[in-house]
Amino acid sequence: MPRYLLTAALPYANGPVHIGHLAGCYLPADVYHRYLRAKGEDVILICGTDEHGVAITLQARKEGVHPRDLVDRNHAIIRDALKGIGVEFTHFSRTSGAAHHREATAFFEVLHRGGFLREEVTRQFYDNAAQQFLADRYIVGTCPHCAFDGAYGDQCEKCGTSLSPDELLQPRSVLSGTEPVIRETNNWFLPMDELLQHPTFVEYTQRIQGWKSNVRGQFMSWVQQGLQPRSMTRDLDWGVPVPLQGAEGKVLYVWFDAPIGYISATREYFESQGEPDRWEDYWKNPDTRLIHFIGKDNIVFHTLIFPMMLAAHGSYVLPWQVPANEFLNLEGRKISTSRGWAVWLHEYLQEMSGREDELRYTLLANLPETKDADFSWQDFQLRVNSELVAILGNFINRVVVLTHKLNEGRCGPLVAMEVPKVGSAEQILHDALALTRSEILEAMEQFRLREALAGVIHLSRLGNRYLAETEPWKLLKTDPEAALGVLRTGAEVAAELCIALEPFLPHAAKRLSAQLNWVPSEEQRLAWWQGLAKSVYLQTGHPLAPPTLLFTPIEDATIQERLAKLQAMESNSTESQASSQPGSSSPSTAETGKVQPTQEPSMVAFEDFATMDLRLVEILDAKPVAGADKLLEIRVDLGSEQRTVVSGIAQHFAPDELKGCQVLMLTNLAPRKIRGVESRGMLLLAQNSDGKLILVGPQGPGTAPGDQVR
Ligand code: B3M
Ligand code: ZN
Repeated sequence: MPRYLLTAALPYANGPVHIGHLAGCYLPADVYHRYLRAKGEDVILICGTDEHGVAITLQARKEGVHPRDLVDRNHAIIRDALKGIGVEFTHFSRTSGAAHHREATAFFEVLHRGGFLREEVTRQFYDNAAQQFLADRYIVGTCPHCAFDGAYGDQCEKCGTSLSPDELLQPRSVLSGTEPVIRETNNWFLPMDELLQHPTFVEYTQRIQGWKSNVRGQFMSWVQQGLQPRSMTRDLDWGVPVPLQGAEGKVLYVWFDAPIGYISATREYFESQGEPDRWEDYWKNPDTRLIHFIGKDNIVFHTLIFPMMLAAHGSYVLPWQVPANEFLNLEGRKISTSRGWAVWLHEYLQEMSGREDELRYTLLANLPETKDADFSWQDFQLRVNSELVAILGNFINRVVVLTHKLNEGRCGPLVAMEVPKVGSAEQILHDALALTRSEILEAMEQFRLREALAGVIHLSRLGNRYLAETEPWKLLKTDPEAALGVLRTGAEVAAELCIALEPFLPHAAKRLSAQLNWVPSEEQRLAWWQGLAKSVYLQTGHPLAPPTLLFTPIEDATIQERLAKLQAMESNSTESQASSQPGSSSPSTAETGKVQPTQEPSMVAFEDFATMDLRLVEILDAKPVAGADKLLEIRVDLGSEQRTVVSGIAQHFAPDELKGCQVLMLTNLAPRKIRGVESRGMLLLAQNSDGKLILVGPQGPGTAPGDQVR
């Protein structure tokens, strides 16, 4: 009998969670946990806040508080907001707690004793004034691509290009503002190249063949580009101290310690339950199915680095599945916390209280399971009004209102659903329900949650169709007994919906249970989710509660209000204010190769445009840039010559996809060195509303490399 150990990515405690986090992993984790529980499986869902790392220390600096104060505040906000939207964790812990420090320290010591963490001396930027080594995010300077003056040492937030600190122009430390110097430091490295051959890891990689293509693709791309030893310690003063002599002032790399948080939280939970050893039944039992729910930016850590750590440790199970989701955009643009372009969960719960399941539904019905998705307030209103109210709510309401009208709310006798007359409306309904049930269960097993939810809504659509065919509102005048029988059939479908809705819309399922004045038994839930024969749920004469609306429509004014709030948040955000300073205009498409977010572009004089040499080029070859998961080194034919350009499109295109394509290139962009590769020009790509990059090239035949674009 398998045992399920589900984890949801530990949210960074540098700020609250938003709808992108919900769609990325917390709602899928919650739905799947509820589903397995309803099926009677042995399952736990573990999470907690990720409270170390540079994101935390930088935010604490920005707010002028100690990291401890920042994580204490955000741990509570995040914990309460996820609870408020109905995400039910078995345990929600935090990585700055003693239990986690103990676990992470012990884990490090086992790997170090086993020879899997090797000390190496590297060269690192150092701030003489602050007397501190600098993580990439602690260095800012001018972006070599778009000249944005606030680019970080690892990425330019303006044009999105991945950077390394040595590419920044005029680099300076965020701590003291002085120019950093290079100094030697020692850190401990995980030999990822070697661990690729570790027998436990090799056996684990067989499982990946059956995983989602977006996950398999990223895993393979990392392995194919070649793995290097990766540092698992950092020169920082906030985190889990490195338990070694000569490692004073160093802490575990946040992505080393955070996944161990899944283990420490499990152990902490069972200790709190008075069963201190039971955590081993999950983490050390080969029958355990470890499933990580994450967003796509965490794939490499959960499919490669953490499994390598677990293989090296030798005591724990490795992931059985990693059904990572893609990203959620907002109103056609990437969610950006620094630009205030986000819908914060705790604010939604305050300002739209009582509408938890409207948000759950809108996000679940449009989950970014295989490609980025987009949340808009318009779509929110449409889904609530035309699906939750008009299909689901309307069906329930008709059954209840008519049963009250006809029989003071008491259920009538059961029409023979088990052996319905051939061709009868009951038989058609019976068969359609059975088919939809099997489709829902199959979709759940394959982690296709949005499809499963569509199936649940379809159950109520079938109920509506049955009522439309049998017209009990007419029957009640001519044959009240038959009308009651029809309404009883409708009430049985409503009871079934109470069970089927629970993993997705738990608040509505509760309201429906109250409306039916009926609570499904554990056996009835088990039978439904195990696909066993449907039982009769209600009794003849069972009193339904007085009719109430399961959902109420969303007014236009509410949507206008939400949109106005979003625009206001963006214009008040620090990042937008910074970029609205004179001389810090957002780069044009030509500079970044991507269509910038929908802001009013500043006007360009023709003379300026005429200085750009835009040409068609043919892509001859492409390969990953070592150590930079977003970059590709691309060889192009410019007609008169061949060129190399470096482009941040590795997460959008596999190298082979690009060969032979004719695309647009800005050829006279000043050359610059990116991760040691000289890049001479820039490919121009469009970005669609899903955030996907699309190559831009000629529509028809007859063009050749080097043709000028006017
Ligand atoms: N704190 C979340 C993120 O990358 C990160 C997940 C850790 S799971 C061990 O946004
Ligand atoms: Zn830039």
